[in-house]
Amino acid sequence: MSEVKALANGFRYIEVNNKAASAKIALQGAHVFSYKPHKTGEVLWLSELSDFETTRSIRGGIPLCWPWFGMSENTNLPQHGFARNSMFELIDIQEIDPNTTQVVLQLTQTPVSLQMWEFAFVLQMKCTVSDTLRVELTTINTDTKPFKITQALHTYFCVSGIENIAISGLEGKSYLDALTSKKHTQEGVVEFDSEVDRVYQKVENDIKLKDTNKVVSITNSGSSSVVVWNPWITKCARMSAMKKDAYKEFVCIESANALEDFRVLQPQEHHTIVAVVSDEFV
Ligand code: TA6
Repeated sequence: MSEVKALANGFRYIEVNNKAASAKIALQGAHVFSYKPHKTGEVLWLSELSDFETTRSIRGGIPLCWPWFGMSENTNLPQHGFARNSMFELIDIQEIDPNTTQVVLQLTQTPVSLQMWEFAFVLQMKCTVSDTLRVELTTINTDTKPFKITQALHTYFCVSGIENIAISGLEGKSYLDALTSKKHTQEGVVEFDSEVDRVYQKVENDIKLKDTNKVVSITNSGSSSVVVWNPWITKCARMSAMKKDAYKEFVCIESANALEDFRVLQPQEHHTIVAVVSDEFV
């Protein structure tokens, strides 16, 4: 069973419940903010301080960064684009089988979006909740001129402790360190003992997040950039909607079209990025 619910402040979300998992997806930003397979429990991190206020992005879950990832060339525009703060339309909820529910949400241009980004578009988020979570984000250029996008599924994964985890699948990949603007090559797995903000490139393989008793796997398609982020102590203290030691509880592993992995869509062309997340106890 799935239903549209509203918080006391009117903030609307879809609660999905089937035999394999449950999930919560906000209409604002088509933002998945909980995914709980019945076998393993919550996979996504959600800040205790998320206030679920209209026009403010939820801190945690899977924010959609679109139509640009990071800062726009026009620095007056919001970091990571406007999709995450925009109200999507619910197109469809389908119980495909007892273990699988599919939710489709859509955003098109508005007078406000046209002021920030002068293009007509359809942005569709299809989320399939089962014993895996599949998030599919399709951009269609419905304008008469080409446009360029960068984007990310900015997934926050909950972890038992940031110092307990290791990310594999990025060994030997080159990355841009956003903290120093320098390029490096990853040696070994990624572990954390300070702030990390990196854009890995030419990543075609699966990523694994190993925690003390669990491994989460991420399979991406339509993108070859992977962003890994943890703010650590100082930045965490400055972040909105994060308590000061929240950095210990999550890591972001983001499925992205970033830097030279941008896409240009001609009129009527479309592009889809997909992330499939699964987990198991080890
Ligand atoms: O993807 C990493 C990043 O761009 C970081 O630099 C960090 O600031 C983070 O995203 C969160 O951004 P936000 O706009 O949600 O505060």
